[in-house]
Amino acid sequence: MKLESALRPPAGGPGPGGAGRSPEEPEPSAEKRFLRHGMMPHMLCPGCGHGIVFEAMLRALAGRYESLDEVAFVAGIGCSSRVVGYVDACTLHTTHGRPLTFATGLKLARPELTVVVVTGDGDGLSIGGNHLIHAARRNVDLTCVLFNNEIYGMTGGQLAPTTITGAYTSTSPAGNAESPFDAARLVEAAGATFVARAQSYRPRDFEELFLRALDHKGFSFVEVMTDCTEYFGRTNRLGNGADLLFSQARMEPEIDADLAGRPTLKQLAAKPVRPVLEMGVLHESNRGTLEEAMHLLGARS
Ligand SMILES: Cc1ncc(C[n+]2csc(CCOP(=O)(O)OP(=O)(O)O)c2C)c(N)n1
Ligand code: SF4
Ligand SMILES: [Mg+2]
Repeated sequence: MKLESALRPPAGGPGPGGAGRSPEEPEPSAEKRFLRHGMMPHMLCPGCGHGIVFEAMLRALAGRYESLDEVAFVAGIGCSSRVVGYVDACTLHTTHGRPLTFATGLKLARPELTVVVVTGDGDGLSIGGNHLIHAARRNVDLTCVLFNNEIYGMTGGQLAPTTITGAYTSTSPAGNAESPFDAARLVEAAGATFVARAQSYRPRDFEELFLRALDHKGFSFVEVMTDCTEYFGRTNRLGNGADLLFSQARMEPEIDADLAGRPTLKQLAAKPVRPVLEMGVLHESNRGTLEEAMHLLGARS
């Protein structure tokens, strides 16, 4: 499970962590330790909320692990899923909608690994929705982080099962007539034993919830609300990345006051906007995992 050295910053050379850093250069931030520097520049659009969430994940991991050699990241297809390509861990970039099936196989074969699935609302709830409910039902000891930007970002901004009613997308030019899934409640009803929701607006809260999910034994699910500036934001004229971030925090008096002064969001009430969702840990319980039921634990080490 060792990683290709080509993807690491050259030892003693330039780049974060390189011993050749001159004394004037600032210390590299902890989260940069786990970046695959050879994969830069990344493909995310300016202002995309996925970058904020990914950085928060790296920061949380850097606070906990010296090395990610025992941590595996599994992702499907989408801008959100793509971020696992930038983490210097064991990574599997799988087929669209199937990261949980690959991750289940990996966990059953190597129960000692910490397995994290990164998926999007399209990847995890459309094509992969069936796999999501069954992973929750089986209570496999995995952590699944679902980046919910309410749209298919990677393929041109199509309607997702999370798109809010009335929102414009490339496949709902007259406004979405459907109702969105509440991903967290869906997964809880399917049997997940840890369910939480966070926002890219509050990345520190996300870090804490992500670490709690990693600590949990059984299927843990963190839905993180994030923004696609390029499609959801632009198509619905919701402003730039910062405007979208602020709009996640509506209903807080100081944020509402700030929003009122922003020209792009003055008409907020007239636009399709996100409902105010409950954040934090939404459900926590304990029951046997699939690995326990199959007597896999302790069988290998
Ligand atoms: C079998 C299959 N069907 C469709 C696609 C096209 N496709 C790639 S990513 C994607 C949607 C991704 O949406 P989401 O998971 O929400 O990720 P985002 O880009 O929004 O982060 C689709 C439909 C594909 N790659 N494979
Ligand atoms: S298309 Fe949307 S989700 Fe994809 S990188 Fe750009 S802003 Fe982010
Ligand atoms: Mg999406």
